[in-house]
Amino acid sequence: MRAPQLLLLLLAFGRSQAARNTTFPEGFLFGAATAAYQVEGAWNTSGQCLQPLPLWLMLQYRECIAGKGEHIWDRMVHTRPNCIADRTSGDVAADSYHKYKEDVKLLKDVGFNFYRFSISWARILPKGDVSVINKDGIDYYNNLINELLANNIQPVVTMYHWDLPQHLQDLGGLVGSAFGDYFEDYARVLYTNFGDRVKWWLTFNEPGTFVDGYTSHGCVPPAVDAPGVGDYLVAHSILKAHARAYRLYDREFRSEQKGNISIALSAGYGTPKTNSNADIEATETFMQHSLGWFAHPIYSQEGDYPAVMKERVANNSKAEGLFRSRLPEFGEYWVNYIRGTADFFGLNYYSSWVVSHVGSSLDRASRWSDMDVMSSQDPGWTVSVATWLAYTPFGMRGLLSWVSKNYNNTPILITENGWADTGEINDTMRAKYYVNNLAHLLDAIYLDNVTVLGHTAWSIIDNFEWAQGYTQRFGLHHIDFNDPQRPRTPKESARVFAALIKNRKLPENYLDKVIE
Ligand code: PNW
Repeated sequence: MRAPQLLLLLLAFGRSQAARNTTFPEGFLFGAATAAYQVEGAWNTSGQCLQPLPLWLMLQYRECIAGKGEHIWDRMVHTRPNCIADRTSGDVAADSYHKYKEDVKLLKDVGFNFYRFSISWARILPKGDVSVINKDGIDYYNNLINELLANNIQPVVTMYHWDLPQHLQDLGGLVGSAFGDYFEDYARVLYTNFGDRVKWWLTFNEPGTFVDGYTSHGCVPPAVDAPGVGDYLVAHSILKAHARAYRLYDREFRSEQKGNISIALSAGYGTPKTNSNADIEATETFMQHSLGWFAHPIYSQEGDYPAVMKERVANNSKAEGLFRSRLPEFGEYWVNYIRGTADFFGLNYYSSWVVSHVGSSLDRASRWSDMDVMSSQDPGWTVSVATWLAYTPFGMRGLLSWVSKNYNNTPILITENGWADTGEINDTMRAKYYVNNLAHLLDAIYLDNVTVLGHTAWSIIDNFEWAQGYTQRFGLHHIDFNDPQRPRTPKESARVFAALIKNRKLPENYLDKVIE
């Protein structure tokens, strides 16, 4: 190809790599993540009875044996095994409960600065409330935290990664009137036991995802079929509970412990399908109604849900003959209480969407019909084994810039980012995914002036991928789940990450030739 043609091609499809800054700024942090149910195993381990009981009694009072209490995912995998693609469970998972020292070694070998893991609420408080505190659970997390710190790895701790104690589910779950009390008490137990060493907290992981437990009878527990109602109620309750944990820290722990608290929000990055005003507006509605739903009440100047969301749901509710909006109202007290309850922005980014306007439909009420948009994938994108996850690294920059612009340049920590496959050791595509997502992250820093604190890879090891069981893998390390020893093997992506962190620079040979 002649030079002018090449130049034209680059102008048409993207920028050349030549001028790109691929060096990480000083202080930029690298980490990797997991979640308790996806890696720990030991689902009913280390129980003690207060007094020794005869065996027949112990069998009747299972919580007496199970130091860790049952949670909603335990309940679902055991009672509805067909929900999981390969009919497996997280009963043993990666057995990190027993192999945590090995996992810390893997983090250390790659060179990560922090480890984002979650605490299993039911492992610490088997009934969810503070009536029983499982000492073995506290010991386990103390050991993990101490092992990390001994290796110079900072703990970043998620309080809730989808594993609600079953007992609290029975008492009304996430929408129960006492949920906020239970969550505040749990947060107090965490600050008290671990806050001397944990300086980075995330209250909830991806509320925008787990609200789907209230949108159908499907395989997200508690599987309540109430789209356009239950999801809004859960979100409302979660935002209040999050703020209570934050305010508790402010009142009683911050001055001594000096940590940072946020929430991990997930977002697909929306791009309009066409240049039409309708599609451009639909894309903004999509962003506000998915990410803004949680971010606007916490990070915006005025607080509360985004105006476009309040208006659309109110109008639809009225048209449906309801007496009030399906979107609950906060009222002034809660708007002020929730606003400002984060010290940084925790952002999970995986993939982008093409968004278009639908035009009013007669669908059953749902938050999708409230948005009145359709999201799809561009046929040109490479899609992973997870149907929702396409190779769209440009969305990393787009999303970071959107968040920064909408929320006053608040500092952002990418709390998850990752690629799914079926477990190949030579996972070139995962390595390429990370390198190019990080390239766009650096563009957001250098070209758009976004403040990005660091990046978290999901995940350090293969793990139980919820309803997909072990059929979809996200790890930098492979795990053989058929071997009782659960051996860990580094993949190509682990080596690429190790070099990248050591050099603090992206490797040229994995970068896309033209920036898309
Ligand atoms: C996240 N989507 O979930 C969760 O935080 C992890 O527990 C999970 O293992 C990981 O991503 C990979 O799935 C998501 O549909 C689930 O866009 C679905 C979506 C995004 C994130």
